Amino acid sequence: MPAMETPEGYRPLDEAGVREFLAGLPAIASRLGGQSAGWTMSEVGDGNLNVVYLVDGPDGSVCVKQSLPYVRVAGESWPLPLERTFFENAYYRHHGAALAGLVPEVYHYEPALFAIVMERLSPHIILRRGLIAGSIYPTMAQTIGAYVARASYGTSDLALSLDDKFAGVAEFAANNALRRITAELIFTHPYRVTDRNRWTSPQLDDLALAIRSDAELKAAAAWRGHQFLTNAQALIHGDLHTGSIMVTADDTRVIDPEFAIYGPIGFDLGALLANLLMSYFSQPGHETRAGERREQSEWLLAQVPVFWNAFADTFTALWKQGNSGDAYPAVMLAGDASSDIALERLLAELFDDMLGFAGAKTMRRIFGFAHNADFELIADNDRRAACERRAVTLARRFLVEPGSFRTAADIVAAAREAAQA
Ligand code: SR1
Ligand code: MG
Repeated sequence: MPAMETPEGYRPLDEAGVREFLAGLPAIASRLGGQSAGWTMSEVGDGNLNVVYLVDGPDGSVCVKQSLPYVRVAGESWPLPLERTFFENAYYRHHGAALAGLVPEVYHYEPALFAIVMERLSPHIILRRGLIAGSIYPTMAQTIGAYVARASYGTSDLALSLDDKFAGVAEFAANNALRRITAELIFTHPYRVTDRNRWTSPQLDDLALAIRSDAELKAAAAWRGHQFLTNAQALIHGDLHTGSIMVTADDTRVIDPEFAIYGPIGFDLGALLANLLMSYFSQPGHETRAGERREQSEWLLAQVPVFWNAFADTFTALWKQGNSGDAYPAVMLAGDASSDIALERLLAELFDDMLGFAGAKTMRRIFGFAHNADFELIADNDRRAACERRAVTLARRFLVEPGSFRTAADIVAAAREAAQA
């Protein structure tokens, strides 16, 4: 196969390349300390797309993330433009101080290499790994709910003039390679035959076939896909699953915003909801004795209202400070009940969107290309399929009848019911 074409100046960094690159950045070299030859490094990328190095020197550490010209887990058979780290850096820059302490600090972006040098989060681990291991994280759901509210409100028409908001839309409009991955892998592929799909077979063959001939489900998924493409509500993370969150017992950080676009706020909400619930449904598959994960499972369900309420309360508090943008302007809504009515309607719409997107995001992890370690690490196919089947039952309800859920408590009740099957 001929070598892939890349822009002049780009080279994929191996360990020696990372060392040379960082040694040429005085502020980074000084942060690490000592001689570059003594820095230790390891490649730790466990996402689907990029390479990630952790670099330690005598005085400090950094993390280096670089785009490859292809999908890392698929290789050169799936080419992908390099610009994703550009958009990741742009997301951090765009939100700026609003997300300080909730994301890694970015130290340097190197445009020619499509590489970001940022804070090494330590002793943080990937949330999904912690959940699979059976851990709980007391402040995580509250933090992420408030994060989504702050990030989305602050980049929406509620806070920004339409001029500023559409300047942001224009900047992120070019992130089409990743937008396409989402449009296809989440909203299209699970519902049609493609050789990128896979599922636990033969156990779920019946379901894989059923969802391709379920007219109500396909119409709902296609509608959510259209919403994803057309509803530029705010600058969203675009891939806010439990693999994009790093945690300690009391700190929570959001990473990997390379899928950032102006999109529906409910897409980020739905990502976390779906992944909390997939973790919940996967727990029996990780038990080495019956009931071992009961406490953690209850905690996971309890995070659903914590997460939604943190989002809704923070969003409400921001709204009540007075909308200064071109949508729902405070100057128009002040003095009567219109502000409260409008806010209640908007939150209800976002709740509905959260459910629909959560449904779509669950289906893709069970029938599409990219699966979740929550289920994948259940070695026994029969046990895994039983867990996945329960998740699919709830996901279908989210997609087809989101209106039957009014509150976060309704979600919890439906998850319990699906888990009994
Ligand atoms: C080919 S990329 C597959 C998935 O990995 C990322 O984490 C996103 O979720 C994307 O859809
Ligand atoms: Mg990622």
